[in-house]
Amino acid sequence: RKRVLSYADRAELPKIHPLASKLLKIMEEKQSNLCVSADVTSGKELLQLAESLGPKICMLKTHCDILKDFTPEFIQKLQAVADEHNFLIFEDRKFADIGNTVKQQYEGGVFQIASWSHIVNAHAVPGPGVVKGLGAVGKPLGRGCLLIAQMSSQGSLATGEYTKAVVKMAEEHSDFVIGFICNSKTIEKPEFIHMTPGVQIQAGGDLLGQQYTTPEEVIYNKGSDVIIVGRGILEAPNSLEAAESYRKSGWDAYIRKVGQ
Ligand code: 6AU
Repeated sequence: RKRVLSYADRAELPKIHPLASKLLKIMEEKQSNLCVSADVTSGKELLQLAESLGPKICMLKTHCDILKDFTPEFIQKLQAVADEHNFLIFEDRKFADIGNTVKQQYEGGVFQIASWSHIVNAHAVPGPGVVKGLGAVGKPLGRGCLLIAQMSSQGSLATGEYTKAVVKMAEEHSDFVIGFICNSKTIEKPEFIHMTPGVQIQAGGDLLGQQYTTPEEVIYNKGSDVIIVGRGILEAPNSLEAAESYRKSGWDAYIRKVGQ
């Protein structure tokens, strides 16, 4: 059996992207492979979540376009909390247009995502232009991108040959693409970070096609690196206790994986 490298080992790989290295170091230091998906509609609520769950997470994922009160001041506060608790910010914008358009969507408009989000994600369906357009803005700022290789939702079309083509696109743009949104590890290159949504302590789903797998299954069996958890934490009676239980499940599964 091939040895599984630790997050700390991977952070030192000669070809690792600096942002991927930073993330892996945070994960090792905070003993957390948990990314909380802060899918709330008020800035105040989001900041409270970031403040309280900050110590438990390696990354906080936002959907800035569901906030009813987005302002630049809100972003300044979020950045301060991210610095204080040492986590990265991932805006889940899922860019999916031609290079010239995504470049403007990433840099400009109301949200100015590139100015505050360490990581964004993109669909590969437009072809490599989407990565080139985003990279034109993100690379000079030291940002990173995740390509969506698979989706957690029922009936997803991102499977098979499509997934393989996404992985190839990532390999060809590894100066900006640091990894994948996927259901399981898609490539044996430890420089890439695999991040998996659709995670709850109890497997199952929602009424709109979301499908859930457990942290243990995702990290230990599917070989992913980071669990992305939204409602499993947000809708728990005590979100801090829930975050700690996801952190521990994800971390224990990782320790078991590297220990073998
Ligand atoms: O834990 P949940 O189901 O409450 O939230 C999952 C979060 C949501 C989705 O927009 C997102 O993860 N997501 C993604 C991402 C991160 O790109 C891809 C996917 O295939 N499934 C998925 O749920 O904010």
